[in-house]
Amino acid sequence: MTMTDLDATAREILRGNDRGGYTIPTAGLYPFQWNWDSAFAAWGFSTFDPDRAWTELETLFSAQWDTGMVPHIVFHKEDDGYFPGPSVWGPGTTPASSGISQPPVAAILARKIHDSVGGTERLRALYPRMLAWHRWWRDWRCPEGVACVTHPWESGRDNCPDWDPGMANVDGSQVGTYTRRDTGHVDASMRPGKEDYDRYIAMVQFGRACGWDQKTILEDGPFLMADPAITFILIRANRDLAAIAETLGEDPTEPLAMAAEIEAALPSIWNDELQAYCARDARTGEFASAISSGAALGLLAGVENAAMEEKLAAMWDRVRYGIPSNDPAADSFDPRRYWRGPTWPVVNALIAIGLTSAGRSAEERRLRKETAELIRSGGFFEYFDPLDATPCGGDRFTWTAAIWLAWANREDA
Ligand code: 9WN
Repeated sequence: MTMTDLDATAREILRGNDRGGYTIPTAGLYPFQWNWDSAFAAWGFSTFDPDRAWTELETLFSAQWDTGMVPHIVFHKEDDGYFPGPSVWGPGTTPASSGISQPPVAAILARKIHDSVGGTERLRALYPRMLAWHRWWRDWRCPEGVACVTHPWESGRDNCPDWDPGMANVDGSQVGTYTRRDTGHVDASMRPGKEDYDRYIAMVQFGRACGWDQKTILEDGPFLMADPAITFILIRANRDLAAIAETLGEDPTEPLAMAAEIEAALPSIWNDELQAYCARDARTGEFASAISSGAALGLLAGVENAAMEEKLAAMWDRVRYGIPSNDPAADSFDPRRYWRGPTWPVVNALIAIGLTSAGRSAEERRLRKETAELIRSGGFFEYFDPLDATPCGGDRFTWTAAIWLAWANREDA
């Protein structure tokens, strides 16, 4: 296929996954609106339909809770093809939604979209909503400065070894019976295992039982881990929100202060043994045992550290295609099992934004070329084996198509 054909296919995928104001990540496996997927979808749409790009973000933020939280899944319509669906989460919101959030990339991408296609009034309407969401992160997810997640799904990097220390202390033995739907859509060997799922559901049951009361979840919930990826994303998102504020004639002081507070707390997730920023169990203090792609997002936040960069470069050189989600040198590395090794175009695109900001254009170009090669050879899949480029997970994936249009196939991205 030529590049032009691939561009057309990518646009078709976005249009095909459009369910009216929002896109689903892929038909079958993920039939609802997911939070960070939608922000990337908006970026993709902005390359050929700016109006539709803003609509995507507006629909996402229309599901924002009064607390400022923007849920990780919005269940606009019934669909029994996914588990756990709205009746399992049960927060009683309209529209129905899950009870946790996802990586706050919206401000980062809204700024990029505005810079390339304009839409100042649409951005102005979103600004207070994005600010409220960032405040929610500060108030309910940054108990000691850096950003924590209360469920691996909140990180967007579900079964990454980053979460192994916290997962080990979650009791999944009492969740009762349930039927997974994901393994009916894709090969079970590419998905999280049964023990992981039991624990995921136990965490959902805890949240539901306390009526999604954030104080209870933060203080007594079964899982609380500092996430380097969301920490870096939130620093960057706050700075981008401050830049947006300036564009709109608003006061940038608060988002800048939020970014500075998180940055000041970064030493708490520095793992001396790994010589990298790293996930850490906020209950026990235990660090994850391997460097992950979370650390590679440091550049997004302007965090450069020579020792860590050396480790990251070695991790990248151990594979052929893109940044792996887990270090191939680690025992936990599994090149096709979801977030335990595969490379994800969406994460590569975020890392590339960081590389560009740091002026590291040769590395950015290498990452872009490797990611484009995966898509060109394998199609618009959810993720890929970083050693041999085997496409994995769902096909005709919204954010992979969006990344192709907005970054991987662009010289000027
Ligand atoms: C749970 C939709 C989402 C992504 C996540 C990815 C996966 C869901 C799942 O799919 O998570 O939220 O059921 O596996 O890990 O990053 O947003 O594409």
